[in-house]
Amino acid sequence: MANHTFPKDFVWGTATASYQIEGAWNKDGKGESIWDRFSHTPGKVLNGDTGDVACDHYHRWRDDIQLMKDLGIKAYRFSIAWPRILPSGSGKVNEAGLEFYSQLVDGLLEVGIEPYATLYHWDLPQALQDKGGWADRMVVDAFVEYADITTRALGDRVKNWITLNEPWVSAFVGYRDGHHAPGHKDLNEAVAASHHLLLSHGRSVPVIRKNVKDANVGITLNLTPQMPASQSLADRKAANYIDGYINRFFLDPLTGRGYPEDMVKAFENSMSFVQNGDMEEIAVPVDFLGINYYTRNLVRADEKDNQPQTVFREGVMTEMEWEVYPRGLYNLLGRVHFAYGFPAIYITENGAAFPDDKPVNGEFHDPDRVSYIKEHLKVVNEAINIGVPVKGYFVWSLLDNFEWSFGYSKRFGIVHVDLETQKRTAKSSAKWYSRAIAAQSAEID
Ligand code: IFM
Repeated sequence: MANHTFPKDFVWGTATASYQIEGAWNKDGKGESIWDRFSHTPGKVLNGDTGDVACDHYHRWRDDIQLMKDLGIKAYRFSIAWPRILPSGSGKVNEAGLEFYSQLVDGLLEVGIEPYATLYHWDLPQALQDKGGWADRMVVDAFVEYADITTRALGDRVKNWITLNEPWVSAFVGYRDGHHAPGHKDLNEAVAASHHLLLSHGRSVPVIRKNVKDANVGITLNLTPQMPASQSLADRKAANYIDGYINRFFLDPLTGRGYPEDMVKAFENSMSFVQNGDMEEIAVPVDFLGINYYTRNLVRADEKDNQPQTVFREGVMTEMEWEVYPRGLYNLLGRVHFAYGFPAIYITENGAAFPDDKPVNGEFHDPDRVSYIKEHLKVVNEAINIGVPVKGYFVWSLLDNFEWSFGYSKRFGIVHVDLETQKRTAKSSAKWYSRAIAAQSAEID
C-alpha cells in the first residue's frame, strides 16, 4: 500500500445531516424538532438563519444523488429526522416521512451508492423536549421505538446504521453551553443527557440487529485530541482533564470501563440516574466506531478565575478557527485502536470550512479544502498501514449547508450551493475527491 493507495474495499463517502440540508421543516406531516424551535427563537442563530429551507434536499434529493453518482462517490451518510417519522416523538407514525427515506434509499441503491444512515443527528422531536428531552429517562424508550420503526422499514435495504452522531455535542453544547438546541445551561442536565444518549444507543443496537439482516451497527463520536501546551505536569493534567470531558466520558462506558472516575468527581454529580444494568447495556458490542475528526486542542493549566485549564488553538486555521492538524488524526486513530480496540473504525466526518463563495469564471476553487482532505486521507492511509482497521472515510460535507448556530455563514461543502437559486456546483475539492476515489489514492494532484 505504498503511495497512499487504499485497500480495494475502502469506503469512499460523503456525509450530511437532515436538519442541515433537508428544509421542508413542516411538510407532509413532519413534527417540530428542537432545532426548528431553537432557530425560530430570535438571537439563537447567526443572522436569524433557520433550516426551514436549507438546501431544499427534501425536494432535490434526486439531483443530489445524481451529483454523487457523477463524482463517483461510493457511499452516502445521511441522517433521518426523527420528527418526520414520529411527529410527536413516539406513538403515531407518519408514513410520508418513512416514504421519503425509503425513496432516497432506493435512489441511492439504484446508482450503486451504499447508504449509511444515522438515526440521530440532533433534531429531537420538540414534543419529547417538552417532557424533559435527553435529560429525562423517558427519552430512552422513545428512541428505541423510533429505531425499531425505522430499521424495520428500511433495514431490508440499509445495512449500515449509526445510532447517534456526536452525543457529547448533543449533551454538553445543547444542555450545558446553550449554544445548540435546546439551549439550556445546566451541567447536571448535560451529564444526565449523556447517560440517556448512551443508554439509547446501547438499548437500540440489539433492536437494530434483530430488524436488519447482516447489520453493520455503530455510533459516531466527535473525538478531539487534547495536547498539553508544555510538558509541565500541570499542563499534562489539564489536557487529561479535557480529554476526560470530551473523549473518555464516551469512549470508556462504550467499551465497558464505566464512566471515568475523575470526570464523575469533576462534575460533582451523584449519577443517581444510572440504574442497575445500564452500564452493561451501554457497553453492547458494536461493529464499528465512527470518528468525526476536525482538529486538536492545546491545553494549558490556568488557576485564574477558578478555571483549571484553558483550551487554545494556533497554526493554520479553517474558517471555524479550528487548526489544520492532520497528524492529530493519525495519533487519535492509533490511540483509539490500541487503547479501546473497536473491531472497525470509519471516519464518519472530516472536512473544513473556508471562505470560498466567490466563483472565478464560474468555478469554485478551494485549494485549502483540497489540501485539508488530501493530508487527512494520507494519515488515514498511514494508520491503516500500522494496523488500525479504518474501513472508510466520509467527507463533511457533500453540500454547503446550515452550520448550526453559525447559520449559513460557514461553508463545508465540496459542492457549492447558491442559497438563492439552490444551484449546485462542484468545487475543485469535489473534483479532486472524485479523482482520488477513481485512483483509490490520496497521492494525486
Ligand atoms: O456540521 C457539523 C456536523 O453536523 C457535526 N460535526 C461537525 C460538523 C462541522 O461543525
